[in-house]
Amino acid sequence: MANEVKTSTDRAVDAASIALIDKAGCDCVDTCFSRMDTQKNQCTFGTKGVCCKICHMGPCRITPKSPRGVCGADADTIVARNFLREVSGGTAAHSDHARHLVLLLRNVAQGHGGGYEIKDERALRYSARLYQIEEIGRTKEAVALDLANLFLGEFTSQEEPLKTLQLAPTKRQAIWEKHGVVPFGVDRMVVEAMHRTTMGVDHDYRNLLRHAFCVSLADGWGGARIGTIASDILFGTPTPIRGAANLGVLGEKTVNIIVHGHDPTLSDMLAVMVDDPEIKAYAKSAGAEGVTLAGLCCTANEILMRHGIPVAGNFLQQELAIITGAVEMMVVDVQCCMPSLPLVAKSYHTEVVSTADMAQTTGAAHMRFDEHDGVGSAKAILKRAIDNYKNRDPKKVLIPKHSEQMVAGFSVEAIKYMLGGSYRASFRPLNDAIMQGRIRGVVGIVGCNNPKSKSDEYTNDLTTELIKQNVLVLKTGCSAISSGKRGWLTPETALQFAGAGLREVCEAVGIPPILHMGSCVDNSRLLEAATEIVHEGGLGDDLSKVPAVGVAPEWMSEKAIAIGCYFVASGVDVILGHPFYISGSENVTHYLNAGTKEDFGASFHVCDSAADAAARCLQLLEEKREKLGINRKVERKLLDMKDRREANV
Ligand code: NFS
Repeated sequence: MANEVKTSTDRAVDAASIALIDKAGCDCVDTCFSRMDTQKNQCTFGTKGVCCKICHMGPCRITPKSPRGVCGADADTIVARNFLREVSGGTAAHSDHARHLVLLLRNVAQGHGGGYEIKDERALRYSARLYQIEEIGRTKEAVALDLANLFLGEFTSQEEPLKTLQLAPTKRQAIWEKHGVVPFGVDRMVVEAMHRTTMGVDHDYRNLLRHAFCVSLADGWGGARIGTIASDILFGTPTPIRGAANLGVLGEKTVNIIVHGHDPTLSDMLAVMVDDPEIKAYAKSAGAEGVTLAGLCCTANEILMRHGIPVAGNFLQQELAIITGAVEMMVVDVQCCMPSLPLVAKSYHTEVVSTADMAQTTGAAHMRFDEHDGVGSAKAILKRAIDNYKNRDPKKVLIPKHSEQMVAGFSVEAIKYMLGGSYRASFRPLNDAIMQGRIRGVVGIVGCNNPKSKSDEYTNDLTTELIKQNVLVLKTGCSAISSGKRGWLTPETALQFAGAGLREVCEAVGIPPILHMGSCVDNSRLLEAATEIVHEGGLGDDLSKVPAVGVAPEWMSEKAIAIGCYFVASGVDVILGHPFYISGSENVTHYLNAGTKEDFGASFHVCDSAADAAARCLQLLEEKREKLGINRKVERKLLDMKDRREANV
């Protein structure tokens, strides 16, 4: 609990984090871990979601003795409004990130890409076909311009449903239609959420929650999906690639630069320019052996998957990275960058540099990253970091020796290719393995760390149990980094712990049992994979029928709430390691944890331990298997068309 004083080994499971939490104590540096203690008992009204400060007659707090705010709003209204605002915050974050990439794609298409280019023309043409854009016989620039303009319309559309929704199975689209959650343009949906939740507008908790799911779909099947598509076109569709994870990737004798945040526009250019001969020579002239670029949080996943750039760590390691005393610069863009970073950096020589005009932090230097001159901006940032190398104080340096090798880069394209080869790329072998029961189902483990619990523990324990039980695990975000730091993202290691059926399939097709599929925006890849499974046939005609579950064990961000909602609205059950701020309303809690099952075929579940979550995952997967009729004892053989027809699913 928040008010217990914990030791470093209560805070994290990995040895690098433990060593640096101890060093923070010795160096008298505050971190999120120590601030968690000073926060003591956290606000119970906030925790229950019953604090309302939407108008200035308040703030009002709902209690049994004062069941309504000054305006008359009850707990249901207040909790639902607060929840909708959180979903909208998360959706706005993913979608604004995506908009930025779409604008870059348009610039590139128009010939002023500032050093950026269309790296994956195949992905461009494939995406154009998905949206019925003519591509045969046209230049890639012309196709990219049409696609970018279509994507911009996905943000601004006023009365047209999002075109990207059509990438979902048709049955699912009909469910959205039936329940009135088909989103128009992303921007309109978020603005409408703010309007609905302002004083005196929407007071019906069901209507508010309906809009929450609608907004979330504008994220998962809109902003986030578009973000992934645009990233793949501009920076390349990921394919399996080796990398390494944890703070031990930092160099003793190199200039260490950490790029932290989310937008691959910045990080991808830094990843390219760090190999530039001019930068290498500059580092040598500063007395360093070279430059080590490493990533944190989701931008780490972006450049790991496309360049094999090492990962310094996940969310709760951002302050710890600076506490190594060996980081010359931490470059931040948007999202998940703690405002404390410059305060921590004061005790060391690290420079914290913000790069986005919309995301500045007191105490950080600001170097605007100009995409029209991406190369020049990246070089200026790298040189400034190199200039800071001379200020490193060896007495303050502690680089933990811990880092592990990993393999990442499992885009849906890459998985299809691995399953079927280049001529028959398909999900067929996976569907067959699920139908035969060698794989019980698929679980996506996603999301953050949170100092409320021991960092990475729940995520890792759950992963262990699931692969042991023959469940294929898909990972994104900081949860994927947890597995990487543990050394479980190499096929060799994870296979040792996988159940016999899963191991057999993974060995036969050459995939590891835990697949790192990217950043949090790339949770759209999980939906894409589930859609591929539906289209491949044999496992039901809708996402809600596929034996698949999502889990956010250690989540902390509004983005995770939006993701959870679009999973549920897509028919995928979601298990949370700790609850939303909704317990103050029985009605809201009941709707999210049960009522949505009727509407969308999925709901939220709260499991406060990894063991509970594993049991719930297996229960949900088995229920789906039963409904599909694939739990009948079948002889283990390759299914032919006749078998599949007889499976009658
Ligand atoms: Ni996702 Fe990625 Fe990490 Fe959580 Fe933050 S980095 S966008 S929100 S903390 S997983």
